[in-house]
Amino acid sequence: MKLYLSPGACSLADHIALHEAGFDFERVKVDTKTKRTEDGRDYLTINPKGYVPALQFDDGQVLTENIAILSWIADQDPSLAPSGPMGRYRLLEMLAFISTEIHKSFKPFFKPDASEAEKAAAGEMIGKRLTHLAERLKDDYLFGGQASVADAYLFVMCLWAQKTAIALPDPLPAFVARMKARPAVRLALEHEGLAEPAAS
Ligand SMILES: N[C@@H](CCC(=O)N[C@@H](CS)C(=O)NCC(=O)O)C(=O)O
Repeated sequence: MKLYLSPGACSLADHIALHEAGFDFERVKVDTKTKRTEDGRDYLTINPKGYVPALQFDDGQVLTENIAILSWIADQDPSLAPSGPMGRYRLLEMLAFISTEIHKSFKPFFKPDASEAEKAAAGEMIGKRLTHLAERLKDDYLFGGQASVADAYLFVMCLWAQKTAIALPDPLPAFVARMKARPAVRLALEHEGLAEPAAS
């Protein structure tokens, strides 16, 4: 299995989730500007949509879209999803909220021609939506005491917020620290060259 990723991009959520589920997989970096993989292939032949993530199975099939990939991973390891008859739908509800309401709202921060006003409006909207999730974080993770694939996605959104100077409402800073301490997260950050140097 191969995960096509770009360091620090939303594909980091899938990268973390694959480690959480204990998969053995290959990582292939993609330059999303030139659409070339690090091994020199045309990425558009793998994912014609041109963006990461993409998960390629050993039979050659390719799965794209964070919601689909994270749901697939949670199906392989049900401990990464909330339980109960509504668990699957609660997970989809959460992944859809993070994808369509938070992730997509960051667009102005990645558009070189976005105005400061657009960025400020986006930052305000992202802040409100992160506050909604912060308010429901009564336990360590979104669905209680156990981390799910949705926490990996929220974690990446929190890193982006910190990078773009959007204030993280409490208790999200503690959530970020908790996630960073998870072995799967440390491994993924290390592989993407994003690990913080150890304090001496
Ligand atoms: N709808 C897609 C969006 C993925 C996406 O926004 N990927 C970004 C990185 S976070 C990307 O590769 N952008 C480069 C491009 O669109 O050319 C999903 O959720 O998987």
